[in-house]
Amino acid sequence: MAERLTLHGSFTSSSSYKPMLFLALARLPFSFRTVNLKLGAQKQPDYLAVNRYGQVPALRHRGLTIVQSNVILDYLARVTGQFEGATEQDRWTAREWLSWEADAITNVAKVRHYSRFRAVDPAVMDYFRPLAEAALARVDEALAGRDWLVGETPSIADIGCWGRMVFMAEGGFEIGRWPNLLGWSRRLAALPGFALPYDLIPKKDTEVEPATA
Ligand SMILES: N[C@@H](CCC(=O)N[C@@H](CS)C(=O)NCC(=O)O)C(=O)O
Repeated sequence: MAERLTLHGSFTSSSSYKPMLFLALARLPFSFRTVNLKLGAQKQPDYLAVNRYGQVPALRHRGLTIVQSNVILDYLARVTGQFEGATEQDRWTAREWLSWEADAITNVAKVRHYSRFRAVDPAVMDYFRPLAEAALARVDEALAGRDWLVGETPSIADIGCWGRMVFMAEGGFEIGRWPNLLGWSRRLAALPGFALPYDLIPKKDTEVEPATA
């Protein structure tokens, strides 16, 4: 890629993991800029100038600023041609999964967030946990008899859906309850360049230079 990418993110963030995983699997070099969520760096004026929502991640490339993790995945797939669907229908279906995951798998991330970072009234958990389980069950069902969510190869649909649910164990969701999810997670883990968030996302600003880039 002619111009270097810069990704702003945090190592505890599933939304940051999604583009990080894409870049790792695509073996792309990039500059990582850490945003310390614990210190509230995401709400400081210099970062708000990058991402007006005061959240991670944000991607900068070719003078563009792209925010929202699924839009970043869409952008990366378009500019690299990697993890795109093989057909026009597959490309739209992959984006359909991304839009759906932002409605549904997000509930898994919410339960994990409330379990790990912010205690809430049990009634809040009682509301979100079944929604999260329904989302996990839907992905599990979609993977019955197939390796990937769309077509015959991994796509941004897999990266986006997996990335959002990656911390599920921290929310008390044991992946073994959903056998197709478990098999899919193992296929993802076998892809060259794959890593889990705490191994993949740096805790400080880093120039990432994949060995094969
Ligand atoms: N819809 C956004 C969600 C981003 C998001 O929720 N980011 C969290 C970390 S996973 C964050 O920055 N939280 C800090 C805050 O909201 O102050 C996306 O997919 O990029």
